[in-house]
Amino acid sequence: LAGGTGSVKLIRGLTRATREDFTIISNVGDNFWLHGLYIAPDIDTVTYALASQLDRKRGWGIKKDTFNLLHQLGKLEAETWFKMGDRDSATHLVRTELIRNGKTLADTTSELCRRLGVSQRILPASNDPLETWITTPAGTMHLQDYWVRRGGRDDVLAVTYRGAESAKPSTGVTDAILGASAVILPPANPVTSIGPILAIRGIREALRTTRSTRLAVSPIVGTAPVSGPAAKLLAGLGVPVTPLGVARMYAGLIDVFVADRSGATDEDAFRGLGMVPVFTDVMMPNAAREKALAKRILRYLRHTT
Ligand code: FO1
Repeated sequence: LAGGTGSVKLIRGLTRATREDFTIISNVGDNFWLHGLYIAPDIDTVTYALASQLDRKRGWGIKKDTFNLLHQLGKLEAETWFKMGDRDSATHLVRTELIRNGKTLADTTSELCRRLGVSQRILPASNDPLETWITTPAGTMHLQDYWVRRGGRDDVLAVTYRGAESAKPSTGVTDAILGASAVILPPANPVTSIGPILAIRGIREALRTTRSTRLAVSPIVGTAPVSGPAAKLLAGLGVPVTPLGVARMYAGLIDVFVADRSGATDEDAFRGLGMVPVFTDVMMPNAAREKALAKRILRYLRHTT
């Protein structure tokens, strides 16, 4: 199950560490419409990473992209807070056209993957509308408004996954979870990346009932997220910004929790949640560490499944 920036590191590591087949079930909660285009940041981040096109420094968008379109939008007094690159915008244009022609998000995703030479299977969690909205003292807004337009400066009062009650898993998602030997939750934001996926009833139930080993990697090291808006969102929901705080959110859904060595003192608390803790280096600052963590996880899974 995958979000964006934090997830792609482990996904990239796994593609280098194993030839085993895997399916990536992508968050859709941060998808939105802008300038008449349908933008799916997490799907694109994973796709670009697997196509070796991702701007690794930013963690999103295409490397060496230019921003002429954005500059001209500014001249035309259109919104420029969302930094769409020129090449990245080609993806949004093609996706939007396919969707306007009646294709589902899953169809457009597999089509874009094919055209970019990505052979791994990326499934959007749902083809139905599902958006993450954040309630703050300044109002209730889409996640992109909260995080990108307003820079995450507002306190978080509540998070809702609009449309989640009626959103259906896209074709193949629940079968992938039920049929897998393992399900991996990478070090992704539990509120905005994994939360929307698990808010879809069919997916949550599949994860609850699957016989596969369910393993999560902590997105928090010590008391800080490795990247992105997790800290304010967790704090706003009253969840401690610690590996254990994240583990509690996954209680009943996860068998194995991989956390940084610095959390080894909490071993009993993880066991109390019904999870086997595995302590290792979870930071992935480079390709070697991405592969090393992937190998560590695969080694664990091979011993236990
Ligand atoms: N994140 C930002 O913080 N600022 C941006 O201008 C921005 C542009 C952007 C363009 C394309 C894309 O696929 C992703 C982009 N992101 C940007 C990242 C993304 O919106 C966020 O990481 C998540 O959606 C929040 O979890």
